[in-house]
Amino acid sequence: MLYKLKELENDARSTIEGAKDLEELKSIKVQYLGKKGELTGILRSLGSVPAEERPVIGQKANALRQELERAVELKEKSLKDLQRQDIWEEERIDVTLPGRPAAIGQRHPLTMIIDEIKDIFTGLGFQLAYGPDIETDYYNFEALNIPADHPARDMQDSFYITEQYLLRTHTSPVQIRSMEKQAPKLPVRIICLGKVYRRDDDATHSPMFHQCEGLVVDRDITFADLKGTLDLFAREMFGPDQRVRFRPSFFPFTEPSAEVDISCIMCGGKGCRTCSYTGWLEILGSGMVHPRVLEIAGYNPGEVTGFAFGMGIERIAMLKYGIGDLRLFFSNDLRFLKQFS
Ligand code: 2NL
Repeated sequence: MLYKLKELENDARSTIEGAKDLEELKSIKVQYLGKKGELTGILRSLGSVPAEERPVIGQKANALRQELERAVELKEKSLKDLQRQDIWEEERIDVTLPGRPAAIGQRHPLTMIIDEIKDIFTGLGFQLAYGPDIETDYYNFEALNIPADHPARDMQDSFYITEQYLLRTHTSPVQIRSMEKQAPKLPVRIICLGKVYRRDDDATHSPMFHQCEGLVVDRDITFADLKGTLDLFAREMFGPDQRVRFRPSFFPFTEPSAEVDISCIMCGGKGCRTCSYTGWLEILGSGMVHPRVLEIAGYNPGEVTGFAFGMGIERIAMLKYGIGDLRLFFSNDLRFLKQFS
């Protein structure tokens, strides 16, 4: 029996020592010291041992239990230390390594154009105005002298939410709201930049795009003020040699109305593919604010006049940066975006 105990001791000690992890150690503990373990088995068979030997063997077996329990404890502690060491090695920070450069982003090309337009017009004394993307039929159409049977109101052109509410198709409602708020105070000199929505989707049309509109209302505002303002804008935006020309046009909210062209930024006016060999590029629409619109917004058209203009930001950006496909602005392809740093 003593020999058996000694053998168990050697066996258990080397198995405990060889445990590779805490899980294995746990099952070893059960194997030797558990209720159905090997040492417990020996104690159970104490009955077959001669009576005079029982106290000695019993004592030895209990001492061995204590020793093995202690061995398991020690092994457990050393395994835990090892584990902690591994984690520490994995996570330790080498302060001598060179730092990782932070990836610095940049503004989106459309944001760059928007910021430039803001700078030009705030420099001329315009104030920035903002309004909701979801508009009422009244502000988007009615107040702009666009009658109920006008094709611009068609379901095919606009995103309607209900019969009364729709996504704004231009930024003009912001101008109406601004005039209403400050009427009859003069002057009105505002610029509005923002998203607009139309049911279009191809290489040159996106269902969401950006517009910039300007509005000036005061006593004695004339078409000359409009021409001077847009002439300066074209030179600030596209370069000091820019020329502009005004062609008669029509908008329901201006009278008279004009399309504004700049001399072609590719060929300087000689004629090329970009300008379809005309020497000119259309960049915006403009006109003198229709008297009915002034009146609706709270101003007396007998006392004040105004001019207004509107342009598509994407179109300006495409011309300025020579971009052929409008969809590049919205596809978030870094190969495209990184070219504007
Ligand atoms: C275009 C043409 C234009 C306006 C916008 C405007 C606003 C008010 C009153 C009168 Cl509140 N007019 N805005 C005027 C003329 C043209 O935009 O082709 N935009 C892309």
